[in-house]
Parts: sequence; structure tokens; C-alpha cells
Amino acid sequence: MNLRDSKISDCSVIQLPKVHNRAGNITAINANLDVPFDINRVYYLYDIPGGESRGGHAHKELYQLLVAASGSFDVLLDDGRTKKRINFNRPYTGLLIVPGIWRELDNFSSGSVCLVLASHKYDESDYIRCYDTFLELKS
Ligand code: T46
Repeated sequence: MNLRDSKISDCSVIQLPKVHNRAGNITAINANLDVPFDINRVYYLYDIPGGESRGGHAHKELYQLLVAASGSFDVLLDDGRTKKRINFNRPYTGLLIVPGIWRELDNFSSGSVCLVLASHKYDESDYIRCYDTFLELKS
């Protein structure tokens, strides 16, 4: 996916498989099957104080799948032209974010956990953290 040309419509809400029995549920996420990339990193956001926001950046090459593993939060997506806010509150629904999309996460419920599967290891040089720079790259 091209950093400059990617659009919000290239991101997608993915319904993940849920295996249910009387003892509860399991959701498994398989690389290149349930998500369209190799999974090279897993991290999670938790203990987020009320009113705080996360994100506020875009990535040059990174693909990510975000899941509300517990609780709920909002994700604001921005491709430089269009913005879209989506609420996530189910551990079997993921948001695929492609490169070149500005994202902000807020409205975290108490005790919420945002699980993230990422296509690459952590690399600060992959981040675009200045919104004006982001808009220039998208124009
Ligand atoms: C994203 C949203 C949803 C690491 O050392 N390794 C890592 O894998 C990550 C993700 C972060 N860090 C360090 C870098 C910073 O010193 O943790 C600190 C906080 O990172 P950041 O300000 O980027 O955290 P968020 O929550 O704003 O953003 C993170 C991801 O960085 C980002 O890719 O999409 O979660």
C-alpha cells in the first residue's frame, strides 16, 4: 500500500472467528489468514487514565490490527481528506489500518485493553508524528 495514496476505505473492520462453548469464547488470529500480513509484533495498551488519548500519528509501512480485547474505545481515522470515527467494543472485531492513515484513539472505558497485532517490529523511523508533515505527504 502506497503511503501517499492510501484512503480510509482501504482500512476495514474485520469480524474475527469466535469459538463459543459453555465455558466461554476463544478468538484466534492467524497471520495471512485472518489478517493480511505476517505478525511480527504484538502489544497492548492498558491502564489508560480516563480522558486520555493515544496515537496521533501515521505509519509509512506498518499494517496493524486493533482489537478492543476488553472494554471499549474510539478510533479516529484520517487520510488527509476524510475523517471517520469508529467505536470498538467487541473482542472479536478488529480494525485493519493500512500505512499512510493518521489515527487517534480516545474515549477509553475504564479497564479497557487495546490489543494490537503489527506487521513489523517497532521502528521509530516508520512514524509520522507531525500532522502538518502528514498532510504534506498526502497532498
Ligand atoms: C499505534 C497506536 C495504536 C515501544 O518501545 N515499542 C512498541 O512496540 C511501541 C508501540 C511503543 N514503544 C514505546 C515508544 C514510546 O516511547 O512506547 C512509548 C509510547 O509509544 P507511542 O507514543 O507510539 O504509543 P501510542 O499508544 O500513542 O501508539 C501506539 C503505537 O505506537 C502506534 O503504532 O498505532 O499505539
